[in-house]
Amino acid sequence: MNPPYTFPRNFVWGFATAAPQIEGAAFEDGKGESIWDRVAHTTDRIHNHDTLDVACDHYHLYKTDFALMRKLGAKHYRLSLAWPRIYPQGRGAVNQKGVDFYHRLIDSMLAHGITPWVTMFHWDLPQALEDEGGWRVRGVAEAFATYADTIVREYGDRVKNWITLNEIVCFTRLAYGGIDKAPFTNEGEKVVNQTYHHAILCHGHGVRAVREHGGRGARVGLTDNPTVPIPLSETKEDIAAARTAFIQNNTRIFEPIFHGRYATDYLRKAGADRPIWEKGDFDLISLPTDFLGLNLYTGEFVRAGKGGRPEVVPFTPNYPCADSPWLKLVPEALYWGPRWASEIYGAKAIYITENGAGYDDQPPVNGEVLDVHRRNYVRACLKELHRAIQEKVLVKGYFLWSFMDNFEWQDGYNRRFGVVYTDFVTQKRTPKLSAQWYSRVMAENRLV
Ligand code: GBH
Repeated sequence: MNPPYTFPRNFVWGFATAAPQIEGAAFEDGKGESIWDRVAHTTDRIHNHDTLDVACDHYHLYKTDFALMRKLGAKHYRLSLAWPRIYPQGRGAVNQKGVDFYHRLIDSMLAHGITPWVTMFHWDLPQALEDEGGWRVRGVAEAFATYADTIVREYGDRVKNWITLNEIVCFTRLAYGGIDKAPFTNEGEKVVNQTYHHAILCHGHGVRAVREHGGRGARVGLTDNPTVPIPLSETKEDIAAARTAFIQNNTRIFEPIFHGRYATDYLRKAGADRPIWEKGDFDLISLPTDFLGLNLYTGEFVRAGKGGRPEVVPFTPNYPCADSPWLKLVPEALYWGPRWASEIYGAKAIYITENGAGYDDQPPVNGEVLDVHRRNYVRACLKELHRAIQEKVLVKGYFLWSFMDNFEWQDGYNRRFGVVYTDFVTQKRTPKLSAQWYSRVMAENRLV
């Protein structure tokens, strides 16, 4: 590992997970049904008909999980709270047992010397809200506002780092536009644009809630997963084309959040499918944040086509890929993603809130899982991230997805992203080679 890839002092290193993917206890202590519980139990959409019922049973095993996390040397941990655990019906009566669970969880985390980074929403919409129209209807934002107020009031004395939403595209376009996320409906562009609008409105409420109730030192930002265009070659022309592509790809989220309006170009192209908004929406949506979270796994190659216009260079079948078919190995995304976000939108502090690789790892042999494939990809990604930092892009931290193998949405338990192997029958955890490696990276604050 030459040259010494040292990271800045106080660089934040940690792990990331999400409640629905690890907690289990899907119907315990008064938790309400989420849209993912519903699709898991009533459709064929999820690999092997896997459910979220038990997952990693983290609901019961959190203490030993935090002990392991700490043993590996993580001092920061990004988790999410389950909205349907706090409000089983999405709004209305609070479920005290759910509220108490997260008090215990946060206290245990802190007792293990781990700083929480809490995502308010990571896709597990209460089914009751979906029954009212879900992200299609504005009511979701009112319900979210109350939920955000409640959790910031409850936990804000100990939680100082808040993330409003995880990956808006995954519960809007991919969910209502016929791709691969719950509730798996296929509606037109008008509906999809409207779901985006309600999502960014919720982001605004999340920021507002932290400002109102977060107390001293509270910080808040969005986590997004922009499609990252990589210039095919680092020529002026390709770089300019990739830059344009970044703006176009992410127009529904970054323009309103950073500029307080939709881009005229977007509205013109959307025509009658443009979203409806109300007076004052953009004041909320564009409230200043403290950081931007980026989930970066892959990218797309772009070159300057006719008239300099961006042209996506399709992946050939030979292009290297993780076992998750969407996860083409493009470590350059960790350089260009932060660079575009800071260059174009002036993002001051950037955290990589997820990065990792999904493989169908085999069970431990003699206590070992030799996932050199994952270790090498993450290392390649961190090299690219290091380049961004060298060039003065303000990247402040990195959270590896994921601490342990967990419920990988439509791929069920088949596809593993953990650096700790989860045996879903015995719930035994086995740190993989990548965990031992990442542990050293965190300890030495440099690539090894
Ligand atoms: C993240 O999603 C999630 O935050 C996390 O919960 C998840 O477990 C993790 O990554 C690993 O998947 O448009 O049909 O080509 C990443 C989600 C997956 C979203 C691929 C875009 C492309 C599907 N991304 N998806 S498609």
